[in-house]
Amino acid sequence: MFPRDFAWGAGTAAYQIEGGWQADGKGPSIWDTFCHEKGRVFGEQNGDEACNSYELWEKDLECIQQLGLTHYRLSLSWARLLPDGTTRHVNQKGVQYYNKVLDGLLACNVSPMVTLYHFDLPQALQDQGGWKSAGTATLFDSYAKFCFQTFGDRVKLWITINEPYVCAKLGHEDGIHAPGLKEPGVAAYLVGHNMLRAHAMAWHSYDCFYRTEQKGAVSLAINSDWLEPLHAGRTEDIAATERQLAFTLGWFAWPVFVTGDYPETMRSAIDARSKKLGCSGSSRLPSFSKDEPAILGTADFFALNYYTSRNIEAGGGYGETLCMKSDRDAGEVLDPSWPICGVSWLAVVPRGLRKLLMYIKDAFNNPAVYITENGFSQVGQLQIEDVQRSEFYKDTILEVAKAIQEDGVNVRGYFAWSLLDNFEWADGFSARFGLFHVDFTDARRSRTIYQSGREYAKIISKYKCAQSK
Ligand code: GBH
Repeated sequence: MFPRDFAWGAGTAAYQIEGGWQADGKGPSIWDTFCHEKGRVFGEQNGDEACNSYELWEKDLECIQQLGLTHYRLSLSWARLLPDGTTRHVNQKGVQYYNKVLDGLLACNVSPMVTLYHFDLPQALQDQGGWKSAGTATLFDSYAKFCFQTFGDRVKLWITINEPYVCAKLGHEDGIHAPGLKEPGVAAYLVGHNMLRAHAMAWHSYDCFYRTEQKGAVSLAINSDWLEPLHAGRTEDIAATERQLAFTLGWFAWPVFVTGDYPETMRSAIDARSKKLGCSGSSRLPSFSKDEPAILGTADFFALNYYTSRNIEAGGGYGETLCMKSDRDAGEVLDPSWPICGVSWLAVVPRGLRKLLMYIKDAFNNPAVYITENGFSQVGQLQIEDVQRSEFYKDTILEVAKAIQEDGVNVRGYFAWSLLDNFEWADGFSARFGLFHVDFTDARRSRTIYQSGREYAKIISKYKCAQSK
């Protein structure tokens, strides 16, 4: 059974749904720039209009109510609020927009969970070095304080940064996300470092200046696959699995929840290879300064984005090239028995979520956990009667129930990804994660519930009913 105050939610992100990329004084973000360059995104698509939630937010509210959600996770567009990224200039139209949405949610008795940063850095800050620059963390802290001050009377659940791993690796190592940099083995560690500093500063600001009055909770959303050794009994694969975990989940969770610093496995591997490759100066993995706010303890709950599971084998054949994959020296394999029905990277493994939750309970001292994202997509021929996705939600939520009841994991909420079909980053509109179908050929961007949406609504009403007894 689910606790009485369990959060039943769904999520979206500003760039993926809002559109209005130049409306009412919004500044450009790195995703505007990235999408407008040739060859970056599937079909040269972009989020210029997306679901047009900038104008159609009331339609989103209807969807939220149709599902019976208790919570809705949205992100704020930094450049809509602060067009040049700094508090020197506030775009009041942007403030008004989010005020309308937040007030609308509360009027429907839906609690907002607000993400401050979901991949869309103001372009003005990218022009000054972006997340590679230490100063971006300080500017993020000012933006965070501005948001706490402006919206914190109504927002009790905050996520500072969504998936720093994805921003660092896909944006600065692989170059398949904005800002599209390919500086393997170097930039990602620097970016991850500044994102951790930014998160910690914002958490401390909330703690010092807003917590007493606003009584909310702040965390960062960490994405992690569930990992298992390819050969269960093979020592090398077990070690590779631990390394892979240290370089993904551990990279961000260890500093915040365990030691205030990177996992030892990660530190020693990168230091050693930095020496070997003759990298100039110190290690490619930066060190935290004692003169800055501590990283340890800067999360009031654990926010987990879980999508899939992987088998890990030693080696992986990345050799001695300068990149993250050879630093971690582990290969990822998809178990052929796990079905893939949507995007290529997403094998459907609901029971992996239960195992990961158990791992989090043990490794991070039984924190309160919100599953801030979970879902799977359709590609190709779309079906409104999306039977597989309905089954997926049923199976997954059952695994969450078992994690709570049988394993004693302190899960406080579940947010399906996503409320709407939306702009799926490098995949454009080709991958559909919505509980509602969105017709992108229709100027009204009409929203139609999928069978999976109806299923989720049914699950929510069943458990809500049981919870109230
Ligand atoms: C989430 O990330 C994002 O937070 C959300 O905005 C997005 O809509 C959702 O995923 C669905 O994709 O292309 O082979 O390099 C999930 C974690 C990790 C999933 C990186 C995709 C890229 C695999 N992501 N992964 S690949």
